Amino acid sequence: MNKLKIPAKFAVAIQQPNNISCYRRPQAIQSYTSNLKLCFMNIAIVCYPTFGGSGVLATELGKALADKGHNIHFITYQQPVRLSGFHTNIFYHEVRVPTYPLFDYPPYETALASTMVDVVNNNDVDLLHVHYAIPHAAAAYMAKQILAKQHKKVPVITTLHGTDITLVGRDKTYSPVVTFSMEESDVLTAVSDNLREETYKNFSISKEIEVIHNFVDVARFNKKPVDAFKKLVSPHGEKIIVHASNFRKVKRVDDVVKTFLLIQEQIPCKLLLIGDGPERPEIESMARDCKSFEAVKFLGKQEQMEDILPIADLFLLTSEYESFGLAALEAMAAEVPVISTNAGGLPEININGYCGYMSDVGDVEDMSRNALKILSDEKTLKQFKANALAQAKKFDIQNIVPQYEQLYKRVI
Ligand code: GMT
Repeated sequence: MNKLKIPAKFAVAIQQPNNISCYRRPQAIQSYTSNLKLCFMNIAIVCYPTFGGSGVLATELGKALADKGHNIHFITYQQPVRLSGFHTNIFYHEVRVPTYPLFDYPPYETALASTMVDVVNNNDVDLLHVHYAIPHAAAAYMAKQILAKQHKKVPVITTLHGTDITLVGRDKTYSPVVTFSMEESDVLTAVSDNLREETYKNFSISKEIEVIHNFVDVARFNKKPVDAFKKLVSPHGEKIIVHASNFRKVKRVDDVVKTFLLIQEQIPCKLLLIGDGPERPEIESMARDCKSFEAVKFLGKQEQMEDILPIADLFLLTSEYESFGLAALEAMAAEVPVISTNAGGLPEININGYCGYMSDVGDVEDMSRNALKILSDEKTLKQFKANALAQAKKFDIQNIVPQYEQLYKRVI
């Protein structure tokens, strides 16, 4: 952001219709500020580029901010999966980690911190927003210290996403560094109230954690289903059930299959499993061993979730923990009701008996009973679909992204 200060008497903060704070400049001082893009910031976003929810969220945030005119600098080791196409004000800076025979473990964090310093220095970056604490918050702290020695003050915002706190971060191998770097961030945000509470429970930090919920671009996901695709998946009008995840243990994908098999005993249906990860071979062999294997399709990693979700009648998320459950929110935006567990932050997005149902972790009988309540009656299904969309709209990109913008302006 342009660092030139406007005297307070000239600058009047107003709310624009899209809720972005901006400056209205009286005619008399137009020349004083001419050519200054006061509202536009240069923002560096550090994230994982892979299919995980934190990377998806960070990329969608960057794209939304770029659409609003900000310059976005992504710093990752690979092009983020949701970053395709050309955007005039999005820049991608790859972190290169040179190998050396001495390194059994190439020092990614050092390379990342050095890249941050380089990107800040060469692009007049106003702030660093790092997603997922490990190792991004620690690398950002290092970059900030280096820049401070060069008399550059760059605020760091760390957004906690989930397993960086609940699983990996609290492991004592990482915990001291995670605690320190959270405390040292200028602002700490969490994607749900539950994650905020979990962070305070698991780490002894005094820093205030602000909650900015995850978001979805409803307009993008709310598409008409492609009939030909739907016919291909369910030629006889079987109900289509979808699960999407990174197939890690925490997702309990075996419960997805078990729930599906119970539903299938009552009504004809198909299961689409999207994503890939360590548990996939196990789940594939589990599905192969049951007589319904034909009804289960493994689609692998998919970028165009907005083309697949609209054909679904139900989304299953059986996780042991979800700080938020972005995959479920994207399903709701595509008008798909959600059957989930009641773990973590899921009750913040799924509403029992309205846009889906929630059950205790592992209770596949209850999950299948709830699924049947929705699927076996067309009128109920239609109502739940409409409610799912209404619920998703509460987390629409247009409501949440301005919260990040306000935060950025505050810290700068
Ligand atoms: O577990 C994942 O799906 C990946 C993980 C990540 O950090 O990439 O997701 C976490 O962050 C998402 C975006 O904020 C949340 O929607 C997920 O609930 C959260 N996963 C867990 O808490 C297990």
